[in-house]
Amino acid sequence: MASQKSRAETKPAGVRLRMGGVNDTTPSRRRRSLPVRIADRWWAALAGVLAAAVGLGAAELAAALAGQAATAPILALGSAGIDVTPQGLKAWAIRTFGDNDKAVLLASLGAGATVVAALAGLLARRHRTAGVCAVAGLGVVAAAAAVGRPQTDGWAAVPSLVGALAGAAALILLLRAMSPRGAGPSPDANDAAPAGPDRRVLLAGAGTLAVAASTGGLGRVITARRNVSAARRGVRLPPPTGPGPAVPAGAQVRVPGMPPFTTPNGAFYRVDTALVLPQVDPADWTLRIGGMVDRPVELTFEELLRRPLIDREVTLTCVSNEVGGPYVGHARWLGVPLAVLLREAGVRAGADQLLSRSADGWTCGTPLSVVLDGRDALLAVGMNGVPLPIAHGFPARLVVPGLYGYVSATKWVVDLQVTRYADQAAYWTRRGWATDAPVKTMARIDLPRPLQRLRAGRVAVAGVAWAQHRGVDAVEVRVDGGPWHPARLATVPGIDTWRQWVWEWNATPGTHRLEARATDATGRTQISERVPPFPSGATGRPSVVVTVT
Ligand SMILES: Nc1nc2c(c(=O)[nH]1)N[C@H]1C(S)=C(S)[C@@H](COP(=O)(O)O)O[C@H]1N2
Ligand SMILES: [Mo]
Repeated sequence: MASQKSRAETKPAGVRLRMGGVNDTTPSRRRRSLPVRIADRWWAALAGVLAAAVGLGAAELAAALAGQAATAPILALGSAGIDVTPQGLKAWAIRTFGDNDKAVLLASLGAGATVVAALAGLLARRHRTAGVCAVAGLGVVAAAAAVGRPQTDGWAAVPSLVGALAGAAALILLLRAMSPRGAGPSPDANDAAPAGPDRRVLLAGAGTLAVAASTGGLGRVITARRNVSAARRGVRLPPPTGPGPAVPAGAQVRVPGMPPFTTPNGAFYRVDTALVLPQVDPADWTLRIGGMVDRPVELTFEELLRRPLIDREVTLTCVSNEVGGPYVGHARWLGVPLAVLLREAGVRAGADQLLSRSADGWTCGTPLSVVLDGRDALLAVGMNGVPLPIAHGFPARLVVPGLYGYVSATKWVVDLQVTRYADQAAYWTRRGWATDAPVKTMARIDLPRPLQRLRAGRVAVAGVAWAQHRGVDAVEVRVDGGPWHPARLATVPGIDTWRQWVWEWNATPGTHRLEARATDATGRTQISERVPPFPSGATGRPSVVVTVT
């Protein structure tokens, strides 16, 4: 009460005609004060949230003007969160939320920030400075998160700091606008004036909201205009001078419901740490090749397209893919052999790692021996006949057959360092994942689907199997732990792709478990022991339970 009263009394005269004044302390005023104070609390919390919204809007605009959308507070916090999230939690998030994991992360962050902002508003009722500092603190934390990200400098803090100042200023103004309310409505019980917020508070709130929405919206518009979709549409890919084998007609198992051999770009799985897709304009793009080389190379996109290009069929797999999981896809990639570029640069003796870096600072370590062993390791610009989609690395990415994506498939690649594993570690290897990660031999059952109900009789059991750069030589299927039956293998363009398979089952009534296993061309059958993806890829046999009637 005391603070409310003194605030009311320090207001300049004439601002409000119905200030509480000394009457505040009368018993009738005190009885009436309860609902008013509760309303006050809500308003104070709302002021905190509105102030934080102003801060976010200002930061969004600042980040957009700087052309650094990813340094805006929520994204900076989210990205830093991804960087520091313990491995187990990350795996759980991917398992639980799948492709929505990033949306869930951002929504939780937004909810958390809203709660903190509301608390800051409440705090400001009693301790104005502390509340204002708390709102500004949100921005400072975001600034620290932005600076802590790989490949950033001190400037990354600026948008969040701008947001901190704007948020603090907004809270001060809002509190000022609200202070007359501290006195509550007229002490005159017969006064018919509405007990709700007065106009001044409403106006201040609405004004603040408008400022937050317009700055944030403007930021979004500016960021959207930096989108490189138009630049991508303008790219004309030359035809390959060295086309690889085409996908043979027999590569597709003709059973309804089978996934296509070539995954359409729009359906291709996406895995990366980027909360906002890096927008890399091919006009600005250069690739630097340096480190332990005799002649560092710098390449523009135009120069890259003028080089002899090859295209190849390569299946990509994510190490996070669980047995039976969806993080695998197949495409035809167009690009320049990495070995050609590296030989031009002249790899020095003693180097064993190709450390690639993306425009957003993600890094990836690939064994040099693998890149140079004659396989079709590519600096790719095309995917299934079109420029790389932005989500898949436009304008250029790496594709190395036989290795999981996290050690081979850098999207938005801008830098290649020839180095040593002993000297530099890549993003995921620093987080405990294996240094060297060849794709493990794996079969997947696509049909029938888990828990599907089937009619007794002939049932096509079908799926894909992969053992990139070794090739799949056999797939076998068994029912209820019985004998293994060889599946029919479809044809393939080469050893770097997955392979479809089908086995005709004479299904009998009952509940049955179907299992599959693949054997690669080195004669090794896939590992039966079930292990999770961390740290070098899942093993175990896929299985599906179905009911036959
Ligand atoms: N810049 C960047 N490139 C990246 C990643 C990433 O997080 N950032 N993730 C890698 C991982 S783990 C995989 S599995 C593949 C996935 O490629 P895709 O999204 O095109 O399917 O990209 C790789 N390239
Ligand atoms: Mo991955």
